[in-house]
Amino acid sequence: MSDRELFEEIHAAVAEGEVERARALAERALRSGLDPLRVLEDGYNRALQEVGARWEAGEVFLPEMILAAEAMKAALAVLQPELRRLGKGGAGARPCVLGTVRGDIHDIGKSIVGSLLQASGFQILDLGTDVDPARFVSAVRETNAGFVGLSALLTTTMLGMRTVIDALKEAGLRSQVWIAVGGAPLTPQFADEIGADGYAEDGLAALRLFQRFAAERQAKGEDAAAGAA
Ligand code: B1M
Repeated sequence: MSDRELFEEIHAAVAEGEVERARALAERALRSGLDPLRVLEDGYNRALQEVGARWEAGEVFLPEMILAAEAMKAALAVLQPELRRLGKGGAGARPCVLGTVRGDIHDIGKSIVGSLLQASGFQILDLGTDVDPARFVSAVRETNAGFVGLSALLTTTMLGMRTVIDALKEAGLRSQVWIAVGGAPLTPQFADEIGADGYAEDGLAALRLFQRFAAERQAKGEDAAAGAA
């Protein structure tokens, strides 16, 4: 099977919500030596987005979208360990608290970002989905985190990102963390407006963003200062 045929098969497996087939194709892609991130983003992610668009157009029903997401998650479980092949180094000395904001249960994109960061040496505390602002605050305080990553997939829940940032400000913790936000409905302008430090459109961009944060922290001597805290 050529790479093109494999990607077409992946597309069909997700579109048809075939969980086992999706998992087997991920294994096959790895055996063929394909880059796991490319397989995730150009294969599974693109297919899932198309299912979402068809759902929005009323062409598929919610159970079909759930099955498509399950198919992608099965593939993700296979590909996640292989993401370790991606760049090493450039990780922060302090933990990164990651989560999908309150009211939002989408977790696939956030988990990809977490895997890539972890593979590159970041210590990740993944709080999961539907995370309360107070939980972000307590996690940052308890772990002395240096980074926060917020994910949202709904135009309604993305507004809750500002609430998390405001809660960190109120708790006196905003200056100790670099905050990145991401998720399909977001824009760089929105990230600016809510006072985040950066926006990333996909997993690789998120990795590069956090690595830039880590480098800036180090250049500013913030990790040394934190060591005394
Ligand atoms: Co939902 N859903 N969904 N959904 N869903 C969307 C987001 C939607 C756009 C579909 C559509 O209408 N076309 C739409 C939102 C519309 C809007 O707000 N404008 C929608 C809706 C409406 C809903 C429900 C309300 C449906 C309902 O119940 N009536 C409901 C919401 C429930 C809730 O959260 N309270 C719902 C439920 C679900 C499922 C459970 C069926 C399932 C989620 C399963 C799961 O996550 N475990 C689901 C899915 C699968 C989708 C779509 C189809 C795909 C999302 C996804 O996983 N993409 C989605 C359509 C779409 O996005 N086009 C849709 C794959 C993933 C790899 O990409 O998450 O974008 P993504 O992550 C990327 C980047 O965004 C970025 O990097 C990731 C990797 O490349 N990124 C970050 C993400 N987080 C980041 C954080 C960062 C940096 C980068 O820094 C920290």
